Amino acid sequence: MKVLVLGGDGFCGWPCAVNLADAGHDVVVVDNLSRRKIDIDLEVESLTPITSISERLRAWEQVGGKAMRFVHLDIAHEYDRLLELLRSERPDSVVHFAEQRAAPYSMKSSATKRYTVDNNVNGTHNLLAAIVESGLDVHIVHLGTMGVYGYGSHRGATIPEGYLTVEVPQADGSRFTEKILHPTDPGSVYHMTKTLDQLLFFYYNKNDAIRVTDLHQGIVWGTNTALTDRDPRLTNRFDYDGDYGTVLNRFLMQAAIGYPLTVHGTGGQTRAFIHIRDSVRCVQLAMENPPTSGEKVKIFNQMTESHQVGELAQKVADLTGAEIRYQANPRKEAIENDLIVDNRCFIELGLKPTTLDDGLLAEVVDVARRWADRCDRSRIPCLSAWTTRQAEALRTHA
Ligand code: NAD
Ligand code: USQ
Repeated sequence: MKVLVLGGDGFCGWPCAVNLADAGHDVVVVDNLSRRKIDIDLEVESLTPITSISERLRAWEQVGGKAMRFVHLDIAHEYDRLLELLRSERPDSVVHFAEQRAAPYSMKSSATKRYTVDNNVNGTHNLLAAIVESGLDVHIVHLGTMGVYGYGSHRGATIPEGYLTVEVPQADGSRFTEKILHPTDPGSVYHMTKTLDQLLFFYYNKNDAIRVTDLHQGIVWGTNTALTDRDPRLTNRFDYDGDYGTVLNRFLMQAAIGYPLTVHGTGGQTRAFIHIRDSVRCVQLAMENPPTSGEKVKIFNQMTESHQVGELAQKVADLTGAEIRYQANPRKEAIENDLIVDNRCFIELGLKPTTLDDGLLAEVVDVARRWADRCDRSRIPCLSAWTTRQAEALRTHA
């Protein structure tokens, strides 16, 4: 298949692009390198040293991978070039990773809130409008988030794969049942953009029969895959800072450098997780099993397990001897929540879930230890507060 990987230079996108090329697909990586520029603005770097996109592509070809091409393009602001790219490449699929993906970054200031909404919503809408204008039948595989469902109490209910069957009472006392998009409950401006993406897909699927698979992905952990491990120049990025570092990778990195594990609040937050190797595999499965023409948006919950943050910290502490430090929560989020998730779609497509095991956790600690001298400890604290109340709590408990 011919595939455009939008955001193919990022943490999830790069290992996905090489995996698709390795599987024999004809891959074009499309990225505006904004993630690398945000690192410069934040004065922080990936813990692992990453090479430039041209060097990555050269290295991939040299170690025997099927050559990939690169197009430097901003999908949110270069609509005409995006349309032209679709027309010239005529892809079968577009895998869409190209969004600003950090919740704390999206909550830093009005500027980062506006950037996140502008970038994410316009990027997704431009893609949909360009596909319609091109007249091509392209399957979009979008990376969404488990966070669209929200992390309040689901009262023990299992979160379905996108659609909820509801009973609607009628005036005469009768009821009818209907399948609706699961209600959304975003916990940050970033998560809100993903709920808006959902509506854009719903509309363009209904109006223009655009084929879409929306992957509601949990928190990705781990760093490299067997393919990005083939050569140091292919190494994937490892975010550890207070804005872009995600919880489990942060705990593993903190344990590696002897920094107390930064648990927000009581650690009662339950979240969904998936290892980077499974994330890559899921995207391939979704791309190779597209919806049929006229089918409604396929929604998969791309996660393999759920854990409480405090329980994860304890697990990492048991493995490494790290100290745990409970701190004021910079986020406005439920202290504790339940999370039971249906992930049958991928299991039925053949995914063999990689679950948290000590070997894989230790592997990430080893990677972090290897690059410990690249870590800037001053960048570890999460300083982006959701509201002035959380900002005050951070100041008081500093
Ligand atoms: P990332 O920031 O590492 O990668 C995103 C890539 O998209 C970057 O290379 C960036 O330069 C590019 N990009 C952003 N805006 C663009 C634009 N307008 N035009 C072209 N390129 C643009 O993020 P990631 O962790 O790889 O996440 C990829 C996707 O997966 C995101 O949509 C994110 O919401 C989703 N996701 C990530 C996780 C996770 O834990 N990392 C979990 C669930 C969902
Ligand atoms: N947390 C800590 N300590 C830390 C960092 C985070 O306790 O040092 C807590 C947070 O308060 C939160 C939870 O861990 O309760 C998860 O935070 P996170 O930063 O790991 O994940 P999140 O902000 O939800 O975002 C990440 C990705 C995002 C993706 C999302 C999937 O950055 O792109 O959409 O995971 S999900 O969480 O399923 O919505």
